[in-house]
Amino acid sequence: REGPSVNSPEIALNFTHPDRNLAMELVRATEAAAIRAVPFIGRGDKNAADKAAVDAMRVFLGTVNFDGLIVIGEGEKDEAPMLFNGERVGNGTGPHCDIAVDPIDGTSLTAAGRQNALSVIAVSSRGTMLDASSVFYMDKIVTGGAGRGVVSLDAPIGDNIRELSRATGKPVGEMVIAVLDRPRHAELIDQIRSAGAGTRLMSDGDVAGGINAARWETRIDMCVGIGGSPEGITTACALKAIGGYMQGRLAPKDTAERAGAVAAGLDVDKLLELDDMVSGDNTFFVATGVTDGGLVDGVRRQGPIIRTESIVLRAKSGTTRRVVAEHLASKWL
Ligand code: VTB
Ligand code: MG
Ligand code: MG
Repeated sequence: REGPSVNSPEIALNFTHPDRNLAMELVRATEAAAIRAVPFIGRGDKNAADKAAVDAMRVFLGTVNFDGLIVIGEGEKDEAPMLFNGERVGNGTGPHCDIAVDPIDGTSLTAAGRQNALSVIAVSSRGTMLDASSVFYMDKIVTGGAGRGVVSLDAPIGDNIRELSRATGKPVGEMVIAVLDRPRHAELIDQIRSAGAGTRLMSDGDVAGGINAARWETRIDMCVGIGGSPEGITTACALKAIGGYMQGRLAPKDTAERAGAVAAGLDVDKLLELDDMVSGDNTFFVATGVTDGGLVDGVRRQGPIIRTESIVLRAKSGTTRRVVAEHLASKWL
């Protein structure tokens, strides 16, 4: 069922990989989740927002031609209503896949009415996605492709900034490093500024932060720090399609969590490369904006039309597509 690479001579005849349409089917599910979250934007109830998005995503996923096994259902991490780990989704025909869902990455952003909340789905071939669900946090470093062989999670942040600057030719003083704004990152933030770079502090949403670090058109050069491990795996799926680079390491909170992870078969001390987080290049990533953000616009309503903006990424072909959809509001209200 694997199609030829995009470089192969038989491409014109044979590029009929059935998975190709999957991304466009999946985007309907993130669009639906984003649209259903809208009444909860800025209303202070993050669980209600999440539930609306989860319910919509679940319904739409049920119609997709695939046999999806949820490896990452983010609900557990946030104690939110969930598409739970181990749940099967899709109509059961078509490719066997692993799937990571985050109906809203940024439920707090949504509830507060802040920017950068996304609805996200990542998919890969069955058995290729790391199940890191027993560890809540992951330490991460994300860059564009230029960071490969240049930055390391084991190096001091100042060295990483200087090395990336050397590799890209961009002066350190012009570099912008995205970090989740958390007390645990106080020292990291100081070190970034001491190195001469600037920070872009995020109140939530390090999936968007990581993708923006790897994209050519943004001001962000690197995304670092400790965020959710589910978000780490999801980000890895996206990076494969945009040629970005990332390393991660699970960051257990305490000895009990560490013991649980070891019992689950995880190597908690391992420096995880992209291929350790998701192997192969049959990955898909789709995201629809809930609120406006640097990656995509949020849901907008103009009279009879609900407008959504999404990105659709596919690693096998290395494509990023922006999908703007206009939905007749009367079908949704
Ligand atoms: C990040 C962020 C998410 O969780 O992964 C964060 O990207 C990590 O947890 O949007 P803390 O909030 O405890 O720092 C989220 O905020 C929520 O999933
Ligand atoms: Mg999340
Ligand atoms: Mg979420």
